Amino acid sequence: MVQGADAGTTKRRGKAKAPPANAEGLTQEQMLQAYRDMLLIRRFEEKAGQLYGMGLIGGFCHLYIGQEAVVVGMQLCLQPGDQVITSYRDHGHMLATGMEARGVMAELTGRSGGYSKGKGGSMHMFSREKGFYGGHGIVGAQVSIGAGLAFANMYREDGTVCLTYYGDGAANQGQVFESYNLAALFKLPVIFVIENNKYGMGTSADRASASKDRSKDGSPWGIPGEQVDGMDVAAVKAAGERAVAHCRAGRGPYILEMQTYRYRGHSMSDPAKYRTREEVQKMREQHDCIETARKILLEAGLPEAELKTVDDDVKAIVADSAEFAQTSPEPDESELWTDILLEAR
Ligand SMILES: Cc1ncc(C[n+]2csc(CCOP(=O)(O)OP(=O)(O)O)c2C)c(N)n1
Ligand SMILES: [Mg+2]
Repeated sequence: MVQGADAGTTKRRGKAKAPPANAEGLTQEQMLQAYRDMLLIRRFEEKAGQLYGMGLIGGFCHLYIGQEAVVVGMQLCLQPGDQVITSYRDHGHMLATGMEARGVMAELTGRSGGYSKGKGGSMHMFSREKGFYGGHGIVGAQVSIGAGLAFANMYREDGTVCLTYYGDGAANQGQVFESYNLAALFKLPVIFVIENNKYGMGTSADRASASKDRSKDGSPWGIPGEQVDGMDVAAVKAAGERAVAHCRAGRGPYILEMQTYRYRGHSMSDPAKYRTREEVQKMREQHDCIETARKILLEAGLPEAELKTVDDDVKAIVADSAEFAQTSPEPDESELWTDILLEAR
């Protein structure tokens, strides 16, 4: 949500102490903003899960719970005009770019107030205004589209970059490697952000890929990369800044392998037989990005009451979005015949 933030500023709230080492590169304002944005995604997703359980959301719905630090940390590195494109696990990305919770939730419930007038659903929302280019259900398909967006950026010479997100499973797809080749060849301003949450649908990355360090996947084409603690919003932002600077300087693509984790099932139905409860519990208890940010803020001297205000604000936004998503009317029948075909001449 915070775009073009100044990493160099040292202004802090109240009588805060210097931020601890693991908050390196983030001012207290930025950390608080990151906390708020991560919490908004978490609460939004929890509510979406509830509405799904009540039968108010149909079709596929992939929740982003656990991975919030990735998209929020990366968004802190962007400027207006930059683009974001991702897979079907996309609600967090939309909210991070500043899209309205109301419009996203109403799209999930298939209502006319949704971003695609209720006709797209969870995986198909876009906002050119916020630089969000979807929402793609075909695993890996968005990677070549992201390279294409970056090609347009290069062509326009406007200094913008495209963040292209995909999963550890998608990272094995052939078109991803074709995209690496062309991105390196044309020095495209694209950051390939691999969200390695350790699993495809139900197959562990270890069993699906011979590549154990995905940040090196671009090495045949000379694309630099880094492995990043994707559960730590400050680490994400620091790596994101390096990648963005590389791209804006015209030096071509960059790969960031975010080591992250999803707490919920792959989609809304998931037999959960491919990992233990203990594994999930351990990540939640020891590496949760929101809890970490909360601790950092409290240790830096932020009054608990201020965090409570943020929690309440977030809760209100999510409650309002759920209300809107249930009261917004269903699309009119005539909508069956609109937005389905673009006549090319
Ligand atoms: C081309 C294609 N093959 C298979 C599928 C079915 N599918 C949907 S999600 C998924 C797993 C992808 O895992 P990953 O890229 O790690 O992303 P994650 O779900 O973990 O975010 C698969 C195989 C699909 N949608 N598209
Ligand atoms: Mg995955």
